[in-house]
Amino acid sequence: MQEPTPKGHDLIVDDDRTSITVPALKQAILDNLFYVVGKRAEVATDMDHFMALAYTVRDRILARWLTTKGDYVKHHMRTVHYLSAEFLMGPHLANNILNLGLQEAVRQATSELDLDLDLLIKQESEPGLGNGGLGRLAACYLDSLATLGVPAMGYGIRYEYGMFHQTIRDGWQVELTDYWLRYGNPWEIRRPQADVEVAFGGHTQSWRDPFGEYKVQWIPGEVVKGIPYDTPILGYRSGVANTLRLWRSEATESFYFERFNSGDYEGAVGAKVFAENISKVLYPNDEEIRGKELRLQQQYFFTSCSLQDMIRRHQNAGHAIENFHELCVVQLNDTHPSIGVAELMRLLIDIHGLGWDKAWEITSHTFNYTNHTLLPEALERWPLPMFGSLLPRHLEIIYEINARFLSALRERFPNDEDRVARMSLIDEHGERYVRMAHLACVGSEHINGVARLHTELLKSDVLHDFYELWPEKFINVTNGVTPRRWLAVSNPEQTELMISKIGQDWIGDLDRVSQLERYAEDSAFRADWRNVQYAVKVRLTQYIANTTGIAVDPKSMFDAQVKRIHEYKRQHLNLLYILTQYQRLKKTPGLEIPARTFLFGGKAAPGYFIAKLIIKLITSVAEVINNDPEVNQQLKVVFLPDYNVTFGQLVYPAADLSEQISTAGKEASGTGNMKFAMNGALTIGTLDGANIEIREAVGHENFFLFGLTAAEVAAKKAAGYHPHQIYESNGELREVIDSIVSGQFSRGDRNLFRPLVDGLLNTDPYLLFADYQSYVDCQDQVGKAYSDQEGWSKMSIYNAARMGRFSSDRSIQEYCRNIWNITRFGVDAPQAPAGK
Ligand code: NTF
Repeated sequence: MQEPTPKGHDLIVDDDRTSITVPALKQAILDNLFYVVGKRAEVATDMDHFMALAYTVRDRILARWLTTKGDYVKHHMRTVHYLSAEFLMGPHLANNILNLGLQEAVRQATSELDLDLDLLIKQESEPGLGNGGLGRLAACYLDSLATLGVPAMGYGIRYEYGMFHQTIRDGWQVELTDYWLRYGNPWEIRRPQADVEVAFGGHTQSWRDPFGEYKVQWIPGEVVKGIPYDTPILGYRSGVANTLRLWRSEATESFYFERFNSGDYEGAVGAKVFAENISKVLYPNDEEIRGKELRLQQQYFFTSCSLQDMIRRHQNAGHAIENFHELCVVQLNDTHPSIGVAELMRLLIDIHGLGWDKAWEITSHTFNYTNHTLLPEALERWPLPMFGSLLPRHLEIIYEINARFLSALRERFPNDEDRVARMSLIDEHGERYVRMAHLACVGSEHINGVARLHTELLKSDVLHDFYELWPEKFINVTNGVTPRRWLAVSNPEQTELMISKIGQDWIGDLDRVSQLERYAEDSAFRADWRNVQYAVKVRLTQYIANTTGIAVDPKSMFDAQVKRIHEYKRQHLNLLYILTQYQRLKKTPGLEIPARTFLFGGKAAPGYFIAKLIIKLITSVAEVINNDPEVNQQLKVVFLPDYNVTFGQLVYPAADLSEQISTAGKEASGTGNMKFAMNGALTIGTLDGANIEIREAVGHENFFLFGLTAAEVAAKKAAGYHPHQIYESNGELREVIDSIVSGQFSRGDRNLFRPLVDGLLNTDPYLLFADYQSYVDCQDQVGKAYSDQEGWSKMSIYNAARMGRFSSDRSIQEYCRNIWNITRFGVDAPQAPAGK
C-alpha cells in the first residue's frame, strides 16, 4: 500500500478507506454500516446511516492525523497546549466534510444511496461540553490552530453529561440532563494505554535526604485514573489534524481491588463512585463560581492528567525535563486550570527531582493566562480548609510561591502592606481563600484580555496591582470566530453567493472578504443578497413553527438576542423596548412601524432566580403579544428553547439585527456579535467588549450605537444612581413598568415579576433605566432604516465585507506571535500568512 500523503483535500490513495471518489465513498458508507454499525441497509435508521457516514469521514481524517502527530515529534516542534475546562465543539460531521473538501463528493455519494445528507447531519447530538462564550471560543481556536498548522493540542474533560437541555414549561425554564453519549461517539478514540493517575487528599511527609536536601512526599487518600479520549481536529484544507484530548475519570483497579479483597465492599464501591463522579457532569454556571469541592476536583483532575501527559510525551520524544518550557507552552483558558501552576511545580520537584529555582524557571515560562470576565463573582477563590484537605501538597507549594512573591513585592514597594494584602495568593479577609487568578498571574509569562476595552479594564481595575508590578506581562488579543463553522457550514446560501463573486479563498483567509465591498453599491447584487437572506429566514421560520408552533413572517425584521441569560446582558432591556412598542401600538392602532420578530434564545444557570424570571417574563410577554390581533401583525416575540451550537448555526445567518446591549464595561468581548455581523446582520449595541472594535471595522454609519460608555457607567455609579427618578420622569418607561406590575402579563398576578421590577426600581445595578431612552431612540432609528431596504442591504453587505479581522485565524496568529512565540507551523501545511 502506498503511504498516504497528507496534502489537503486532493488526497487520492488506492485504499478503500481513504479514497474520496464517489464510488469509493458509497462503498465505504455501506461497509461501515455493515462492519462497524452492524446493520443491513434495509433496516438501518437515520442514526445508523449517520454513524456509517461519520466513520467514513473519520477514516479519511486518520492518515492526516497520524502524520501530523508524527511530524510534530519528528521535527521537535514547539507545541501549544490549550487547557480548558470547556470545549463547546458543536456537531463535527458537516465541519469535517467541509474541511476535508468533500462536500460535493459526499452529497453525491449519499444521494446515490438515496440518503438525505442534511437529515443525516441533523442526527448528530452535539457535544455540549461548555456553557457559552468561553467554551465556544476554545472550539473556534482549535479550528484555527489546525487550519494554520500550529502544533497544538486541546486538553479538557470528557463530561458524561454536558450542558443541560432546556425546555419551557408554563413559561419557565426546566432543565433536563444531556446524555450526549447515548448512541456512542464516532469521532473519539479511547486510549487506555495512555492513562495517568491523579491523587487527592491525604497528607504530606517531609524529611532531609542524606545530602541534606529537603524532600516531601504526598501520601494521598484517594487515587483515580484518567483515561484519554482523543478526537481529531481537522484544519480547513490544511492537511493538518490536531488532537483534542479529553479525560475521563475511572477507579484505579489496585485501589478498588485492595479494598474489595480486604472485605471492604462498601469502601470499594465508594472509591469507584468517587472516581467516576469527577468527570460525570459539567457545572452549568458561567459567570458565577461557587466553591464546590467537586469542581475543584474536576479542575485538578484534568490539569494534572494533562501536565503528566505533556511531560511524558516530552520525555518519550527524547527531551530533557529541563527543556520542558522550550517545547511546551500552556494557555490557561481562564483560571479553571490555574492549579496547573502548583501542579507543575510539584511534578518537577517531587517527581522529577528538580530544585525549586529550576522548577520555577520552567513553570513561569510555560504558562499564560487568558481572563474572560470582569464580573467579581466569577473570580475563583477556594476556601482554604477545603483546598488544603483536597490538595495538601499543593497548598504547601502555594504558600512557598506566595512567600517568595510577597517578599519580592515588599522589596519593590516598601511599607505598602495594603498592597501586599491585596495581591497575596491568600485572601485573609475573614474566612481565608486561595485566589486562583492571582496564582495564574504570578505563574504566567503573559496575561491577556479578550477585547481591547476588556484588557484596558483589567489593567486599570481588576488586575491593576499586577499591571503596576509587571506591565510587560499584559497584552490584548481580541477574540475571533471561525468562518468555517459560522459562515461556510451554517450559511451555505450566502457562502455560495459570495463564492460566485469573490471565489472561495476567504474561507481560509477572511481578510479577503473585503473584496465583497464593491458589490455593496451594485443594486443587482443587493437584490441577490436580499433573496438569499430571505431564503435563510424561511428556513428559520419553519424551524420556529416546528418547535414552538408560532407562525412568524419571514418578511418581518428578525431581531435576535441569543446568549446566556444574565442581568448584565440585559435581555430585559430588549423587553422594555418591546413593551414600549406594544403600548404605542395599543394607543395608536395602525401606527406605521416595520413588522418585527423578536427572537430570544439562551439558558439561565439553574440556581440563578432572576435570570429564570427574565425567561418567564419573555415567554409571558410573548404569549400576550402573539395572541393580540391588534398588534400581532407587527410584533411577534419568540423564545426558542434549548439554545446551543446547532441552533446558533440556524439563527446567526437569519438575523437582520443583532442585539449586543450589555452594560458597558461588563461583557469581556462577546463572540455572538461577530457571528451575526459576518452573516450580514446589523448590530444595535453599546460600547462594550468587542462591539467597539466591530463598530470601528464596519464603519460607524453601519452600526446602531446607544447607551453610556464604561467610564460614564462608572461615574454614574460613583455619583449615586437613582433609577426611581428616571422611572418618575419618563412617561413611556413608567407605563411599561406599571404594565408589568399590573399583572397584564401574568394573568393578574401582581407579585410574579415583583422581584425583577423592584430590583430595577431600587438599585438597577446594570443601569437599564439609565440607558432606556437612548435604547428606545436607537431602536426607532433601526425601524426607520429597515424601511429603506436598499439602504439596509448596503449596510448589511458592508458589515459582512469588513469582518475579516474577527476571524479566529487572526486571533491565533496574534497568540502565536505575541504570546506563544511559535514560528514553525505544520510541516506539510501552508505557512501561516504573514500577519498584519
Ligand atoms: C465569556 N466569559 C465572556 O462573558 C464573553 O464576553 C467572551 O466573549 C467569552 O468569555 C470568550 O472570551 C465566560 O464565558 C466566563 F465563563 F468566563 F464567564
